[in-house]
Amino acid sequence: MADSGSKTQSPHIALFPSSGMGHLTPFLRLAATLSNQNFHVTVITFHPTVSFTESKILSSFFSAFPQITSKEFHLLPFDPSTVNSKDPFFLQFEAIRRSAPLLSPLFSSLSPPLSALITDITLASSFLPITSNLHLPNYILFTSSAKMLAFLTYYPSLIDTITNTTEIGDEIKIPGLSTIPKSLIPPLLLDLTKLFTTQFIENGRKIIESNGVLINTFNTLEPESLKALNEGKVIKGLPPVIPIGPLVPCDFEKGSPLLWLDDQPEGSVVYVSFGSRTAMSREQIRELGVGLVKSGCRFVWVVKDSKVDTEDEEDLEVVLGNGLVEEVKKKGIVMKGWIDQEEVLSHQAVSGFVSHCGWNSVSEAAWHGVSMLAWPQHGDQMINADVVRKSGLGMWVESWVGGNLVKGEEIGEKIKELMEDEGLRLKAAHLRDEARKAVDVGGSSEVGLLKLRKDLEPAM
Ligand code: UDP
Ligand code: G50
Repeated sequence: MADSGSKTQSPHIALFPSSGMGHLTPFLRLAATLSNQNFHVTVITFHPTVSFTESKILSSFFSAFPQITSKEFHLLPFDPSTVNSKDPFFLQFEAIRRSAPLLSPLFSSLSPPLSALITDITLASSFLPITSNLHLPNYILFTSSAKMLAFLTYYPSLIDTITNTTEIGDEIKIPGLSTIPKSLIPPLLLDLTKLFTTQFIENGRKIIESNGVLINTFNTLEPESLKALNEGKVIKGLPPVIPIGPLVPCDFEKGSPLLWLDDQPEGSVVYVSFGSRTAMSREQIRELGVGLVKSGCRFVWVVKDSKVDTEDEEDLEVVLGNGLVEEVKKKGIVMKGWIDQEEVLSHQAVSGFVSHCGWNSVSEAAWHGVSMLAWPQHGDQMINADVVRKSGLGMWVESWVGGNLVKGEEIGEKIKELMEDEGLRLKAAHLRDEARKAVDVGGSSEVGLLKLRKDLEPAM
């Protein structure tokens, strides 16, 4: 895009990501985009990160972008035993939220003075009162789907009308959206005593006080939700919801290449991954292995055995059993740890993606036009899977939700179906074209970021 002026005249934006790769990655991609557009950018981080992968990506990010200022935020001491959660990522959200009183001195130490802050949604309700006091514009980056954003903004009003979540009917009707079955709601949110639920409801209430909500989606992927949100149907008073997606993977994320892919025929490989923090039961992992073998397809399979990478130590032979490891290696690549997902999804050999539907994975599949077999496990993944199905990006076997063991036979059949479905491939290819248009000159993402610049420039 056109050069928007010299750096000294450019708005200074600080970005404050939260914990977990699903939150950090889109922030770093946005920071890279803003820096490339000549914004003055500061990225605020905290240490230690929950996972090793987060600290690794941060160091390659700052090496790749020496022009971006790195600022460390020191967290206040926090006793996790005082809250109702054992999830290390959610506990980290809380530790950051409770350290919000330290934000003012941090912001005033930045030079040139800040034009705006971009805050992760998980931190919104604790940061907004502070930035409001400072008269500092505060935009939220929403890292999940627009459908999930609609749910977030609607849920507090639903909660206000009931005394117990058991009173929620089988379907929920968010104004402006088609009905959502109760089974798609993140199960955790039905327990109002949980830390995550408290944070979610507070963030949902406060988001209307932000200056705008930047969201990693685009119109062709989520027309209904974006329209309902921006027409004020879901909730009155919501600031503009600005689709800036898809946020495009960057070079600093690159890992070592998977040469095996180069030897596979075009469109013959299915990629199987459940993201950075979703581990299935050992029993389910083994059935998935059996399913992959039965599908007869070539595959790349990333096995995750525990939520946090620093604890994922068990050998593949132990997780899968020796016999299965031998069997799967005849037809595919199976590995533990981290893979460069961008490299896999962008490879011409890959045409299918069995995914948990973390929103970044959905967005990356759309970017490359790779059809998905949605297999959501928990959290926002079911609502995202619904988007995958409705947009034509993929298929979803809804009966697999709920934690009952899905047998290898059935998994194998569905994977085969995914890889043979020409109609689905065409729809995914269409979404890829639309995704490319969204980030191109005059596309929705570019227009959204120009709007952000325009909003901030008069304040300078
Ligand atoms: N990812 C990757 N390699 C892996 C696992 C994940 O590159 O082995 C990346 C993936 O491309 C995505 C992010 O990590 O950008 C995961 O985010 P997502 O929202 O898909 O799921 P989460 O991990 O938050 O559940
Ligand atoms: C994880 C999860 C449940 C869940 C979500 C997860 C989201 C994402 C957006 O990422 O909905 C979001 C997270 C926290 C919050 C507000 C919005 O306070 O297990 O719903």
